[in-house]
Amino acid sequence: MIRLEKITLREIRLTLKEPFRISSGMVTERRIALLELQDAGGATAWSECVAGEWPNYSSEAIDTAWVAITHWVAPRVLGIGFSSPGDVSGALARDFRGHNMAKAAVEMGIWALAAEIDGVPLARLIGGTRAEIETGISLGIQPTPEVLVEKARAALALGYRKVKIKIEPGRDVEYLRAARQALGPGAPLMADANNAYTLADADRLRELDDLNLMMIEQPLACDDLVRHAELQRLLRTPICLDESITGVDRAEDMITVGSGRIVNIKPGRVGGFAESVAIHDLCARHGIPVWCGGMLESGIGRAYNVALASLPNFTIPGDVSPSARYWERDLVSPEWTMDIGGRIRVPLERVGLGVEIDVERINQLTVRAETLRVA
Ligand code: OSB
Ligand code: MG
Repeated sequence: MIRLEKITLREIRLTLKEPFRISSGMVTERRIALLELQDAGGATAWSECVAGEWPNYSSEAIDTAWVAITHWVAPRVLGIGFSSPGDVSGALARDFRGHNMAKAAVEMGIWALAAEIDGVPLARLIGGTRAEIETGISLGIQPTPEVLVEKARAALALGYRKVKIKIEPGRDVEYLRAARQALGPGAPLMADANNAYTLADADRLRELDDLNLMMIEQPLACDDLVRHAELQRLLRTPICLDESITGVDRAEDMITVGSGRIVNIKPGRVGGFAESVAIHDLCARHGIPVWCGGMLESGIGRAYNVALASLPNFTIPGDVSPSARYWERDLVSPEWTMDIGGRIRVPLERVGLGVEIDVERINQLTVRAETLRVA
């Protein structure tokens, strides 16, 4: 039985090593919400809310998540006994629309708390089977194709198993063609448009078919499964959906209408681990491969992504890069590292998240905090 007694919510600031630009916006300094959950028995676990600074990726942002957690999510779990962490997502879904990233921060924290209490690694608790996961890199939009080629070449030399290239109209075919020519026919390349196109761009997107990309991620609007299906019929390259898949029902719709052939699972986007595992299982039954996306997480959020990516149908390298890709110094030790084969080890020899949290450092970086208790 788990019963939360207290949640401490904080905002920290963490500067990225380099600005990250996607079609809908740019970030240089992350504003990250961290949670520390405490069980009535005294066990604690840290979690991270992946909402960004602006509502450009989804309708959520750190400021809306803060309100959602303090006003609506925390009161639904504080002081309530849950016999299993799998029961939390249902309790958060009832008569409570949206705010998936706010819900996920709490739901996933409760999974980590359960792992602490049971004395097992988080990855094992959620059904992970891999001892290491394969890693890709997500490269933001670059000023020129030449700069992109150099970054992609360097990433492959470091061992990354997938290079994702952000695109937008005007910075697409030329950039990807340059990367394909420079890196060779076998380089594992893909594109991510973050909703920047419409069906009127279909001819442009069809030019990408010649470049043998692993997939093109979320070319059209986040809520538009119908036009993604039309586009998929025009393309040989598989479409992968990210923003569109906000829960297992949307994944089922995608499969039914043929809006894509691959799913990017970000646990924050879908409301947590229970929903992520449901999507994973549904996709496995339908022969749809999945991979774990990223939201420029600190080492705390990354621990959850590593655990999730250890499930068996995560057969494509995820956007789960090592700490040093993002930060001069991470919030956890050991930091997340990748070997020259592009693999990150799942910390199966340790209980819970599998990393030590640098609380002193977090205290220094904290710009606001709020403690939530049983009413
Ligand atoms: O679309 O996958 C995306 C980061 C912020 C918002 C959206 C996306 C991304 C990434 C970064 O691609 C992946 C990472 O964390 O390395
Ligand atoms: Mg994406």
